Amino acid sequence: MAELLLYHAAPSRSSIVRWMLEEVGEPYDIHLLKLSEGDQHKPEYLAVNPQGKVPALRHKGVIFTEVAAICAYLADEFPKARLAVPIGDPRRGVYFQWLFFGPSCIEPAMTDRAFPRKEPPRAQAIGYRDLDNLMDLVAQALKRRPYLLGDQFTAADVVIGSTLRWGMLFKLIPDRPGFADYVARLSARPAMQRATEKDKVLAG
Ligand SMILES: N[C@@H](CCC(=O)N[C@@H](CS)C(=O)NCC(=O)O)C(=O)O
Repeated sequence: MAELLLYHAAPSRSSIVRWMLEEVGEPYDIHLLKLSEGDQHKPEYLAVNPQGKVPALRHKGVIFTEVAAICAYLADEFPKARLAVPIGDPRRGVYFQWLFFGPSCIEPAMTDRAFPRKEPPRAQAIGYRDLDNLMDLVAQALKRRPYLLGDQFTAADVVIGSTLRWGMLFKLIPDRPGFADYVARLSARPAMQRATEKDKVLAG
């Protein structure tokens, strides 16, 4: 039995963590849930994540949730993979900025676009700008650089790159110069390819 256990549904947001685990290269086990059959609402899983959402990760007997938190944790816990910006490196703040930018800005802005509210909230009252504005910022960060932190691929690319990849597939992300190349670069990574192939098998 591996030390790392991913509570996973294929494909879903937990596929992002599966990709991250493949990048890390440590052994891991999968606990598969079928969302279509309501496994996430069963008491056994609600004991793992009371929100009834995937992913969750168990490591060294501790279970926790949230894609970006799990990716940040794995990057720090397994430094040999060089997926984090280490403590002491001045770029670490920017690294965390992008890790948090995914779930706290891009995801809600994408939801606003996909499910417009009858009365849009005041721009000053919510914690993120609209999707077009956010995409400009991501495009700016990727201008003439392969990854968000420059030459180093990090967990932030796993989180933001997955959102871009998924959002572009479903036409939820407004296109920007460089996005298609960025997503192609990420998709060519052997770890992403392994994760996708393994998920295909699970999805049946
Ligand atoms: N904030 C969570 C979101 C997780 C999430 O929304 N997971 C979806 C799968 S993509 C889920 O479990 N949906 C099942 C349901 O809501 O019943 C994270 O970032 O990990």
